[in-house]
Amino acid sequence: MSLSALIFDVDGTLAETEEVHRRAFNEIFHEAGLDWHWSEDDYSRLLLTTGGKERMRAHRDAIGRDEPDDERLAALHIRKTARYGQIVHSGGLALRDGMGELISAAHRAGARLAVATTTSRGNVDALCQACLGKPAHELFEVIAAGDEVTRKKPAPDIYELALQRLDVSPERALAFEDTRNGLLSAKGAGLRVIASPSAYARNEDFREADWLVPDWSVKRLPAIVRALLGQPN
Ligand code: XBP
Repeated sequence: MSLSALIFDVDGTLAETEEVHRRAFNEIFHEAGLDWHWSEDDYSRLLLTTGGKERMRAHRDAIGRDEPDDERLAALHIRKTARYGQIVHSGGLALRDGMGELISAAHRAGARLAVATTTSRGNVDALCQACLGKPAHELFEVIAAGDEVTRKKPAPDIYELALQRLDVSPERALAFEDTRNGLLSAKGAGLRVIASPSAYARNEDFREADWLVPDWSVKRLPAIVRALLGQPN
């Protein structure tokens, strides 16, 4: 069946954001007088828990503490989101290879574009404004983000929400993902998935992906996407 919509994950898919998230987390931990600091190794384990608040809770529980309580973690996460936005606005991110060209080609071809992400809507806007020069709603017809669902990836809920808002069946859409959790979420919603592992996900298992590519260059995309983009094979 031919495609009508492309659904994009954000963190690690549009851009390599996780080092900026890690920096924002560490800066607000320091600012709040908390003796937490996440190294790259810590973060690669912690990333298996999707969502910033959930990740902080997982860390607190793993080190066997009761504090900060969930309410304080939620307040810290608001500050972390603000710090992340500042870093992104100051030019701390670039799109992954091929992504800018892919989004432009999809717009030229009149394809329907959506986002299904664990991160918050504000972070999607910050990234789109900084890396694509436009607010997210001018680039993506549908945006499903963050706490709009209670069960985050790898649960299928966020992709199901995006499909529902697009009003398309999973057979007519394709997901772009960079992690195993994202891949399982999209597959759980019945989508075909093209995966390109991001830096932190290089050693993850992508065996369920329909296509695996090293970057998002249009020339590497499968024929079904190229057909939607009006690009000859
Ligand atoms: C990415 C994430 C995000 C970011 C932090 O998941 O888990 O949580 O690391 O974002 P995916 P917030 O790319 O699979 O959607 O702090 O805004 O939650």
